[in-house]
This record gives sequence, C-alpha cells and structure tokens, in this order.
Amino acid sequence: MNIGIVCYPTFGGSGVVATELGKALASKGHKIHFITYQQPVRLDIFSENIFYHEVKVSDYPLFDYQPYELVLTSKLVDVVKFEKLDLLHVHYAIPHASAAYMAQHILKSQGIKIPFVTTLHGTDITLVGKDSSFEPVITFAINESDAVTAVSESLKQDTLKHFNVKRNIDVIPNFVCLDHYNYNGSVTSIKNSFAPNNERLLVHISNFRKVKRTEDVIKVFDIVRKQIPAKLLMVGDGPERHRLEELCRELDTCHLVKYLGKVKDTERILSASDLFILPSESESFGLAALEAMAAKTPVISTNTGGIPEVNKNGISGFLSNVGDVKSMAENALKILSDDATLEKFKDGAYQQAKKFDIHTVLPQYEKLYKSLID
Ligand code: GMT
Repeated sequence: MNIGIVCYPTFGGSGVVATELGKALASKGHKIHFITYQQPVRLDIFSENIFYHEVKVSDYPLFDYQPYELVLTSKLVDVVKFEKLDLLHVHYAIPHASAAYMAQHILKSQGIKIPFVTTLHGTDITLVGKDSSFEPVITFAINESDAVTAVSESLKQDTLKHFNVKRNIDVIPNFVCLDHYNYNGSVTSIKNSFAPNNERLLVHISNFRKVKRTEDVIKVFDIVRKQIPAKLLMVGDGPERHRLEELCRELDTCHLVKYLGKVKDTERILSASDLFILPSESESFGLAALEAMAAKTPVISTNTGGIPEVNKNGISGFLSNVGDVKSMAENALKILSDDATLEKFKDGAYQQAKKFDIHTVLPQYEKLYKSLID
C-alpha cells in the first residue's frame, strides 16, 4: 500500500507512535509518506520505502497566527495526487483530521478518491479537543473520518462521553518494538555512571507539562531515597522544569537527581533503570510506561485513563490514585527493597510489554487499511 502519515514530529507520544508505525510498515514493503512540518524525531533510518514531505508554514506578516491547517491541506492534496496515495492516516485529531477531510473533498472535486483514518491519542480528546473552541470541528471530523481508532478502551469511552459520535471507534493499542531493546551490552556503563555505588536507579520521561504531575516524581523519589540509596534520572523537558529544580533544592536532592533533557533513544536509559515513575493526572495510554516495561523496568503509576490497560497492578508495577505520593513511594519501596522482588517485577513488566509487541498490533492497522481500500 501507498500510505500518507500525518503527525506531530516532536517528542510527544502521538508522533512517536506514528513514526514507529510508519517505519514498521515500510519494513514490510509498504510505501510510507510522512507529511509534517519537520522531520519526525524518531525518523532516524534510511529506507527506500520512506518518504518525507515537509509542510512549509508561511511567514506572511499579515498573519499573527500562521494558518497551518490550510498549508497542510494543500500539501495533502499535492502528495495524494502526485504520489498516488491509497490512504491517509492522521495521528492526533487537531488539526489533522479536519485538514484530511478538507483535502479529501478537494480531491473528490477532481475525481480522486482518498480514504482517511484518524487515530485519537489523548489530549486531542481529553484536554484540548473537548474545549468548546474546538469541539464542533472535532466532532465533525471524527464522524466524517473513514475510520477512527483510539489507543485505549479508556480513550474510546472518553470520546463517546465528550463528543456526539455517530460512528464506530476501533481500539488499536499503542505498541512497542521489543527487538529494539538490548538488555545486556552498554547498559552497565550507564548504570555505573549514574549509580556508581549500586544505588537503585529511578527514571521519569515526559514533556514536563502540568498533566504529568512531575512534582510528584520528585516527591516520591524524596521518600524513597530516605529509605534506600537511590538516584533519579529526569528525561525530557518542558514548562515544569524550573519548578522541579526549585523543588529539588527545597528537598536537598539536587545531588541525587540528574536532568538529561530531550533524549532520542531512551531504550538504553530505560534498560539501565530499576523503576519508572508515571504519576500523571490524565493519560490515555502511557506509551513511556510501555517502553519502560519493554526494557524490563517496572512501573509505579497512577490509575488514571488508559494506564490500567498497560500497567498491571502487582505484576508489572503498581497503581495508585492521582496525587497519592505516599502510596506511590510505598509501592516503589516494595519493588526496590530486595533483589528477588525487583527481578520478579522486571519479568512481570516484560511479560506484560510482550502483549503490545508491534508484530501483534501492526496487522490490526493493515487489516483496517485494506478494508478501506478494497
Ligand atoms: O502526553 C503527551 O505528552 C503527548 C501526547 C501526544 O499526543 O503526543 O500523548 C498522548 O498520546 C500518547 C500516544 O498515544 C499516549 O501514550 C499518551 O498517554 C497521551 N497523553 C495523554 O493522554 C496526556
């Protein structure tokens, strides 16, 4: 198949899923065209089946706000026509679904048929999309898509609750490519450099937005490190970073917490870590938690949104209520206090991650695409 993928090219989970999906489809022989405003961060391979079409945003001085949706639509029309695409798959509804709808209708007026799939990822529904400034457009675009998928059952239910949806939504979960994880090799050097005295290594990865409740990561860590020798790696960056550094100073943990910034290949860091902390307020899936589990790293998380579909309480880690820092720290200590328990949870995390292996999930997308093209 000849497929156009539209996504945000940044470190956000939706862009990561879209990119990994495209790479996996390309390795199976499909031709994949990424259409976005910047090279996606995980699009780091050369493949004869992968193409990248950049959407150029105008800088005409009249526009205080550049009309991205329109230039994206024009690019979609152009790429579909000249690359003879069979289908568009847009990740994150805003503004990709309505741009695809408009492109579809422009092409229809020229006698060209192009179906489009919309994958809902989370904040496009739970935070931003349901806001009245977006809701009518999102509702329309969901109803007019040729197929809609949600990355968890929880997100599907949220969508049905907040929008007047008159169509079927398929749940196709996010996935991980287990082949990318190397459990031996270079992880020892990472462990040695961050935890030279065999301290337990805790890790958090996100874009440090309010919804991630990153202050809770520092608070959980502060309780843990008072009980056992431990270090914390904070991976990513975002608006909360400054506040987090202040909190570390207040708690006198700066010497134990390392901020690594935005890291492209997180597999090695995750594989060297003992525990992943995800205390989010809201999370439609929690891709970072799944990636940790694929690296055999158990997860301490909240029980919000789609997280319980990913992290299994008592098996791959533990779940607590949002904001219950004490419970999250107690659970972390349960896992970290002795090596045998840690090993048991590491194995549990990996067994759970296997259920989301790309080789299981990819055929679900291929089947959906075929049903729209044939
Ligand atoms: O949560 C983010 O910071 C990024 C956001 C995105 O859209 O890029 O993530 C959402 O999509 C991910 C991939 O499907 C999910 O794993 C995240 O749970 C979801 N984030 C939220 O729901 C807050």
